[in-house]
Amino acid sequence: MTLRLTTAGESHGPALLAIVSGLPAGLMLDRSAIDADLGRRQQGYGRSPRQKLEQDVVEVLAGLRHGRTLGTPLALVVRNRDHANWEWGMSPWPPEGAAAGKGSKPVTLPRPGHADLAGTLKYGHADARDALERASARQTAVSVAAGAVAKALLAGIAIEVEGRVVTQELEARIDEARAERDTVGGVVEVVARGVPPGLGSYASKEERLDARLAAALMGIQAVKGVEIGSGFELAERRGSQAHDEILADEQGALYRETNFAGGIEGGISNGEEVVARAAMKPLPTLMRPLRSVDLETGEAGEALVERSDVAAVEALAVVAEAAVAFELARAAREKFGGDSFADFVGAWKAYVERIPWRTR
Ligand code: EPS
Repeated sequence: MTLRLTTAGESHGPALLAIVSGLPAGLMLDRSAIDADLGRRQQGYGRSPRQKLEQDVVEVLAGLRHGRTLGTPLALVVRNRDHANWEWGMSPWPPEGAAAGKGSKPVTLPRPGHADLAGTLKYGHADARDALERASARQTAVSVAAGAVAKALLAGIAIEVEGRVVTQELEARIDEARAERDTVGGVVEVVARGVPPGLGSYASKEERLDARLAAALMGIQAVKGVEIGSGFELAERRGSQAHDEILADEQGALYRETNFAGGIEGGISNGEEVVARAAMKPLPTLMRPLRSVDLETGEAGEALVERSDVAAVEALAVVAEAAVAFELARAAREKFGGDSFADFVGAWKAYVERIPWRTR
């Protein structure tokens, strides 16, 4: 019973697509809740004018009937409104005259920090746009839609996931950077409440919940660092100050007073809040560009300059929330199984009633 997400789509292509498989049948999905998360992702200070063009909404093409999942692959689509302004030619037969449109000029001056150079070399492209269009963080729109579906599943077993920015004075930093035609990054934190002990496993590194969350977060564009719980700070501490003592209440339910482990021990959730942080690098499209080399001529030049965000840290908080939710939902599907949503919830209920766990 594995929950899987497959996505496709380019930043200025016709649409972004997601297929979520492994959902139980009978899960009620509220389209407005998905759209609300899509809207949250688009807000935030320092975003590109692109966000005024896009008003992301989800369309569900398969896997849902009368608002309930069918237990079959769920197909989600988010259309790119900006596509209409771009010469594209996804088909091998671009329409006559299309070559003069926006985006038709080949990008040959790769931006340091973007996928332009590495992607162009890897795939043998002559135009870095063939690499950057998919590497773009525009793709995160549809991952957020999938995350909203995961959150609906998790709500059935009383798990809530919430992302937030922890970077100090973000707006002031963004204003300063914009004035200097520069960009900034930042740090976000995702907290999952109500996660029962027992998600993930030490049986193999692929099953470890912390490894999975780290991969999910590191898989988001521009993320360069991830920590679980007190993370890097733990390396500085003595063992006596770094571990969460195990206590029992009057009913015998187990709990901790601290949560340095971020809710995960031995690659398994331990019943405390799951806490993960992600560090985002400053965005690589700079209005005052860094040095680059023209891949066509071999001559020194300045990197591509085009419309972009000054910061997308607030968007990352929503994207990271979705990534953590999806990974927790995947781990919960493994543990509780069930072809129907009722069976899934029933297995969870039977389990949490049996174990000495105190929810927070
Ligand atoms: C992005 C560049 C910008 C961002 C985009 C990510 O796109 P554009 O060049 O079209 O302005 O706006 O993010 C989104 C479109 C989005 O919806 O998040 C990049 O290079 O990663």
